[in-house]
Amino acid sequence: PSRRLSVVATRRLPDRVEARLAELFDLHRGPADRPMRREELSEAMRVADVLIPNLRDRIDQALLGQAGENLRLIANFGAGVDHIDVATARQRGILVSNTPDVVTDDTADMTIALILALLRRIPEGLAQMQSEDWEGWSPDAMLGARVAGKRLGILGMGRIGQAVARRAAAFGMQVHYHNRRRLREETEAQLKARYWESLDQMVARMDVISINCPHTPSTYHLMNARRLKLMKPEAVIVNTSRGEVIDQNALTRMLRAKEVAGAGLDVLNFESDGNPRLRELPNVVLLPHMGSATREGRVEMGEKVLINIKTFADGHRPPDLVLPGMY
Ligand code: 8YV
Repeated sequence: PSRRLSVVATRRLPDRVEARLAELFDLHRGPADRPMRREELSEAMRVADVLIPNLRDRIDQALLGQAGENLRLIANFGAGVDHIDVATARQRGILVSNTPDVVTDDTADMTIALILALLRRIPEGLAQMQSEDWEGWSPDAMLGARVAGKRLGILGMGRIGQAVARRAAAFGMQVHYHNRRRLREETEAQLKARYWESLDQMVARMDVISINCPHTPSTYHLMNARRLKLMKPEAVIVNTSRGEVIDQNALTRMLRAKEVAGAGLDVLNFESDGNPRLRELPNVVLLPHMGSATREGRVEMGEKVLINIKTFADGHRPPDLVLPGMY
């Protein structure tokens, strides 16, 4: 019998998933309380047959250059793979898989939560109740904007974008979208979504913009200063995808100047300097990248990782194989 595959998970996985992995493979795990340091990650890639990273492990060309001969599969714990150089991995004969579908509903829910929070001023309401200076109800207090009837422009109409569209329609929003490819006519009709070929034109007409595309070289700073300026003065933007899709420094400036009315961000671009200044702004709702953070979702993500590794170990193509340019 061939030797057991050596599998390194850079971080803790749900217990059930770890137990199953340990049954089938020679499982090693990174530190429980922090991401692996770069040297640790490099060492893991030198010894492992299979690596299970997450979005905090930057697997770039340099690191892939140091990977051992044995490394054959990077089974990412997460859908987004923008932290992995998929093209270089492929050149070196290393497969990459991810965990789509199981993050869809939770991330779409969080998108809607951010829209509601912004339009109905939920964080401001919470803050008021916590500050103990609430003077009781008054007819003109805490007036927000009605969600029903507002135009929502979804940037990126993949699985998550479509799940947002279904939810938004149930709230009475008018759904619009921009995507690399237009959806099939039946799908568009089902979702009651209007396609905009021009992102600029869509952005200029929406009350709410939602970012639901992956971060790739072609979506980096797609919402740049010029496009943010096209937004209607009362429009807001939400992002549950990746911080890099928005020019965060430009957004911070414009929120400050009230050129953009509000932003709901579950994801930030940590390379930008906008983070501390964003936190101080009243028209911003910040969340700590918790779009897919449900107990059920994490277990399902782990199970998907497991299926990808097991299928690969059995000599087949992992079901969630990521090819260069796919996202
Ligand atoms: C995860 C995510 O928390 O799936 C993604 O792309 O951003 C989140 O669901 C993260 O990726 C874990 O690696």
